[in-house]
Amino acid sequence: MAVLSKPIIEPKSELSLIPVIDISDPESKYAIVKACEDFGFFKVINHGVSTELVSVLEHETVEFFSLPKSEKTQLAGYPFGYGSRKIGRNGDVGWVEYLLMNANLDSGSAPLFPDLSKNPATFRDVLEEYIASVRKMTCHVLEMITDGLGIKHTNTLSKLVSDQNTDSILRLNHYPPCPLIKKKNNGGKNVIGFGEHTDPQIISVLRSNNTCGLQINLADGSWISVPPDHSSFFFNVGDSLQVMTNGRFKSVRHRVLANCKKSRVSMIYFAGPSLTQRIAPLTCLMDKEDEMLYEEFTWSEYRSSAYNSRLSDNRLQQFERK
Ligand code: GA4
Repeated sequence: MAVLSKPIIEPKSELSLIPVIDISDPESKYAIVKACEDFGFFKVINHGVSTELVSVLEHETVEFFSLPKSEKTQLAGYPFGYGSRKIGRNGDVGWVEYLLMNANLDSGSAPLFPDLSKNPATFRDVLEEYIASVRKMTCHVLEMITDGLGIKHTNTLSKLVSDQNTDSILRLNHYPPCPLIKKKNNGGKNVIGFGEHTDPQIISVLRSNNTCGLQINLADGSWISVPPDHSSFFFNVGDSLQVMTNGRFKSVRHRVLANCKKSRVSMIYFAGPSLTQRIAPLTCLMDKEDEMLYEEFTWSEYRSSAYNSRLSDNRLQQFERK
C-alpha cells in the first residue's frame, strides 16, 4: 500500500506556536494578518458558531460513516460524492474516507441525499445550517483581514465568497484507527491519512473532533502537530489568497497522519470564488515599485489545473511570473 511515509521524526508540537485569534475582538485583525504572513494558519475562538449545531453535524457525520460500505459507495462520484482511500483522480491515496459536496446543496450535490443516511432530512438541514453559519464566520474573518491590511473596501475579499452560489466545497472526513501503525513490521513509519498539500481556494475552515493528526509545514520546512480542539476552528490560507496578496500571505502546506487508536472526524469548508472570478494580486496592496509575482488567471482555470495535479504538487508554480 502506498500510504506509508518516511520513518517517524517526532515533529515539534508547540501549542504556543499556533496563533489563537479571538474574532470577537476587532483589534485581532492585526494578529490575523501576522498569522497569515508567518504561518498561513491560525486557530479561531469566540467564533459564534453554535456548539449544538457543530455537535449535531458531528453526530450525523459519524452515523453516515458507520453505514455499511455497500451503501456509502452508492454515493461514489467525481468530483462530489463518497470516496475511500483514493483522493482526487491522479493516484493519491490515504487512510481516509470522505464525503465531498458543493457547499450549495441545491446544486449538483442534491442527489447525495437519497434515503441513505439514517435521518436524511436532519443531515441535509444541519449541513445547510452549518454551511451558512461557517460562511458567515468566514466573511467576518475576511473582513477583519482586509481591515487589518488597510484596504479601504472591507468587503474586497468577503464579497468573493459570501454568495451561496460561489464555488465552495464542504468536505467530511473520517480517518479510521489504523492497525498498521501498531504492527512491528511497519518499522515505526507514519501512515498518511491525507497527504501533504495546499488548498487551491481562498481560505479553508477546519473543525475536527478531539483526535490529533493534523500537521502544518513551517517556513523552515519542519512539520508541527496541531493539537486538536473540537470547540475551535482552524483557518488556513489557500493558493488564491496567496496570489491576491502577491505572496505576502502563505498558502500553508498541511497533512494528516493516521492514528492507531482513535477515529478522527473533520469537516472542512473551502471558501472558493465564482468560476469566472479573476485571481490576481490586488493592486491596492502593491506599491508602485512592487512587481506582480503571478500571472492572472480565473478561478475556473486554476481549479481545472489543480484537479489535474497530484496532491503534493506546487500548483502555483506554473502561474509564477518569470
Ligand atoms: C485539496 C483541498 C480540498 O480537499 C479539495 C481537494 C481535491 C479532491 O480531494 O478532489 C484535490 C486537492 C484538493 C487538490 C489537488 C487535486 C484535487 C485532490 C487532488 C489530488 C476538495 C480541493 O479543492 O483540492
